[in-house]
Order: sequence, then C-alpha cells, then structure tokens
Amino acid sequence: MEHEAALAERQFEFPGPVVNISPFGSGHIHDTYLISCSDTDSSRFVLQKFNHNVFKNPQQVMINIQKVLSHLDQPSRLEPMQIIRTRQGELLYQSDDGVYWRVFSYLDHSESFDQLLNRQQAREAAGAFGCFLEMLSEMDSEELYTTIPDFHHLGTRFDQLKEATRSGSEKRMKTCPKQIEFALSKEPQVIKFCKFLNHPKVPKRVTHNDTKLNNVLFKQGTTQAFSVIDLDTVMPGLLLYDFGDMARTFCNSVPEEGEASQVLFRMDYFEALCEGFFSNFRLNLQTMELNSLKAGPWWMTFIMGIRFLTDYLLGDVYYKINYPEHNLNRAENQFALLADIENKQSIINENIDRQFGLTS
Ligand code: GN1
Ligand code: MG
Repeated sequence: MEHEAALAERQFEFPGPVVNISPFGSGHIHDTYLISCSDTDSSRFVLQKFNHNVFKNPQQVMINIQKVLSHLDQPSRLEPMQIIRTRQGELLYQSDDGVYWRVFSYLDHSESFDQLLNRQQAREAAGAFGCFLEMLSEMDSEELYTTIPDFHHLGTRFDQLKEATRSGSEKRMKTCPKQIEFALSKEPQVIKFCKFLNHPKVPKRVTHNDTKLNNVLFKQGTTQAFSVIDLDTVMPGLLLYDFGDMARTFCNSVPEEGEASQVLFRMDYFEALCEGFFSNFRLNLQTMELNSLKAGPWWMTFIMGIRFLTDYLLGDVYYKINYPEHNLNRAENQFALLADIENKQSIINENIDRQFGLTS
C-alpha cells in the first residue's frame, strides 16, 4: 500500500515531479516530511500531517499563520516561509479519513540547532525572535484566533497537573513521588506570578509561543539567523512567554531530551540572549511588563516541566514519545533547569535591568 504521505502530497502542486519523501525534524506534535522535487536543488517542501488532537481547529491555525506571514512580508532581516496551497486553492487538504495535511516552502541552505554552540548564535537567534516580535507588535492581537486556550497559563497548567495526580495512572504515580512533590511545592510561586496574567499594564501582544532555539533557521555554515519557523501557535500572548521560552531552550546546558544531572542554566548564553533580543526588539516597555520578563525563564521552564509530568501521569496522550519514561525524563530535565534558574534569579534580573540602563 502506498504511504499516506505520498497520497497526500499529490493534492499539492509542486514545480516538478516528487522524487523523495522522508521523515524530517524533531517536533513533538505533527508528523513532518521533507519533499524533494526533481527539477532543481532548491525545490524542497515541508509536508505535515496535522495533529488535530492538539489543535482542535486547524483552519484557524492556518488563518493565523497566513495573517502573520503577510504582515512579515516586508523588507527585514527575516525571510518568511510560504504556505503552499492545495490544488483546490485551500490552506489544508483533508483526506477521506478526516486527517489534515499542509505544505510549506522549505528554506534552502538552512540549518537549526537543538542546542547552542556559542554566544554569537544566542545573540543571533534572540535577535531573530526580537525582530519577529517587533514587526508583529504593530498588529492588533485580537486579529488572531486563540487556537489553544490558556496555552501558557501558569494557573491552568498547575491545575491540570493537580488533576492528573488525582485521575492519572496510579502505577505511574508510584514511579515519581519526588517529581510530583517538587512540582506541587511551587504553588506559592505560581500564585505570585499569576499577577501578571490579565494585568492592565502587561499587554496582550501577538506572540510566537514556541520560541525554541530549533525554531530559528540559520544560514548553513554561518552564525546568521535568517528565519523564524513553526508559526502554529502564533496567537495573543504575553511577551514573557516568548522571552522565557528562549531562555529555557537557549540556556540549558543539555538538550530537552538530555540527562537531568548535567543540566545548568548558562548565564553566558543568557547575557548574549538579552543583548541580541533587546537590540532588535526596541519598544519602550513599561515597568510592569519589564518585570514580567524576569519571571519568563522560571515560568516557561516550570510550565514545560509540569506539562511533561502531566502527560506522563495521563499515559502519554499529548506528546510523541520514544520510550515509556520519555515524558518523565523530559520533566526531570526541566525541573533541574528550574532549580538552577531559582539559584540564578537575581543575576537574571540584573541582566534584564542592565539592558534598560536600570543598573550599572
Ligand atoms: C511542542 O512540537 P514542537 O516541538 O514544535 C509544544 C511546545 C513545547 C515543545 C516542547 C503545540 O512543540 O509547547 O514547548 O513541544 N507545542 C504544542 O519541546 O504543544
Ligand atoms: Mg511547535
């Protein structure tokens, strides 16, 4: 039987016959393939089988992406990817079994990283996200759909973990009492930081909401970051989410999949991140929003840790896994990072203040 990706690919128009389809990338949500056409080297495309369980309304996701891409379509350091429509002119193809597929252009001569190699890369990648967010700051966030409600809501995610400790697998619960206790002990901090949600001085902006290092493309063999990809979660959000998720993924001394005992929050990378970000995102921030950024690294690291732990307790219903303890190991990695962020919180704050001339 022909592979479903080969069947889906025929619904889209490419510049030449498709000669190869192979699995691609390291995402946790969709199934992704790289498509190569025979005509030239630059004819490559990204085909995705859309995860309808995670994104309940695929059409709204695509409309958000389209709006953001058209906004980014102006001269800047960023090269936007393009949506390739179906032969019928649609943003998505739905196969007879109800599954959605979509295609994007592939940006050639590009590479991405799960882990930083040096400070220059941190500066560049944060600069790319800074530029992206500055350009989108002109958009009214209400123009976009909220495709996953409460996606980075600290209180909701914490409640979901609590619920999973009641309804989740008892067998799994017994394998991780320490991790559950660690997470639940953070309730006072969760309550404290929740003040930034719905605060009149912390505006809703158009945010990316998945500012992982590997969502920045670099020109192959250089340190030049030239594109921001994976726009699935562009929607109204707080700046602290994007700032925090950069810190979470740039400054971890090991990848998200790596050994927890080796994890450190790298301040040298955080300094470079701040330099790169604030020299490209040049809006004047009010004090309350600036302070909210200080909560970002803790907030996003904690959220990701408890999301992985919740999914482990619920039996791996959300993230793709390669082995049974995968989500638990990811949670442990994030909790180790969280502990080091707590140790370094005052230097994190000083670094942010320094960017705004608030300390020497
Ligand atoms: C998921 O699939 P990927 O890697 O783009 C998740 C993000 C998490 C990330 C953890 C829609 O993103 O929120 O940060 O895994 N995306 C969704 O690596 O849940
Ligand atoms: Mg993503």
